[in-house]
Amino acid sequence: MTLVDSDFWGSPQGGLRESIQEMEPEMDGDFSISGFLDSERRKDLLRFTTAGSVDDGKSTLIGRLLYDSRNVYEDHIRAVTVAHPGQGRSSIDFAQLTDGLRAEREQGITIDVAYRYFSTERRKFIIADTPGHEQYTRNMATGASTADLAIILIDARKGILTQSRRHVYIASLLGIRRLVAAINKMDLVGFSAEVFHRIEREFRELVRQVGNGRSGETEVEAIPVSALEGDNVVAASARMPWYRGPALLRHLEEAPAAYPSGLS
Ligand SMILES: Nc1nc2c(ncn2[C@@H]2O[C@H](COP(=O)(O)OP(=O)(O)OP(=O)(O)O)[C@@H](O)[C@H]2O)c(=O)[nH]1
Ligand SMILES: [Mg+2]
Repeated sequence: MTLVDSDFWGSPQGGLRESIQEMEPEMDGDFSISGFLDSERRKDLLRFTTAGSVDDGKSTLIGRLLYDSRNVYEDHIRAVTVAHPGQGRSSIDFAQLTDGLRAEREQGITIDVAYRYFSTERRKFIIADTPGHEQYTRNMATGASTADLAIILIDARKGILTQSRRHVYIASLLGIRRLVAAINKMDLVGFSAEVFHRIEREFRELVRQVGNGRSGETEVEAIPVSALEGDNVVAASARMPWYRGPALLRHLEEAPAAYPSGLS
């Protein structure tokens, strides 16, 4: 008996794909499995992590990113939709799209690292959403240890906090050379350009200090966002016309990946 039954598997290049193509007439609508697998195989992979102080909006940002890029199942959306009977409306708790543990949902904080996979037309992504609470800093380091890029969330009302500094330092120690400063909750500071530019300056200075003055080695992109309301996450925000850079998803799609297509 051979380990590989060549009648079933055929050649490594063609056999499985031909078997799938034979099954395709039974598939629904226009969806083609072999076409889908081919296009997924050609995409490269970016692994990134979130970081930052507790409650800065990391899980909300990832929930919003998955939702606006249509990477969430409808039953999952239904499960995290909260009704507001007095106001006659409902809203989605975006952090709960990411926070999976019951203790996380009850306490409204992230404890464990949540890994999420998603893809767009251009690229595949693996996200590690990590906790901001000081007690779980070890989990942040675990999530960051496999990342090519880190999104450091900063609450625009609070600016850079001790835990934000600690996470920039850990990301640097782990060799992450691409950082995004996502200056979040811009809706709570009147979408102020001044607030954004001040925090961006402080962040760049922090990265320079952490890198012992060698800021050139670490690439920093600062993006003003409202994770809750979706500004500059997937779609560019009309409420911050003074910002001319990319929305977060476009930056993630264009940042150099560690694994070119075909190797991931
Ligand atoms: N107004 C406003 N509120 C936000 C925004 N982003 C997040 N929030 C709120 O901030 C709170 C904390 O959000 P989370 O996403 O849980 O924060 P986190 O950084 O994941 O918290 P930990 O994982 O526990 O560190 C929630 O009540 C969110 O609704 C934003 O852009 N605007
Ligand atoms: Mg969280």
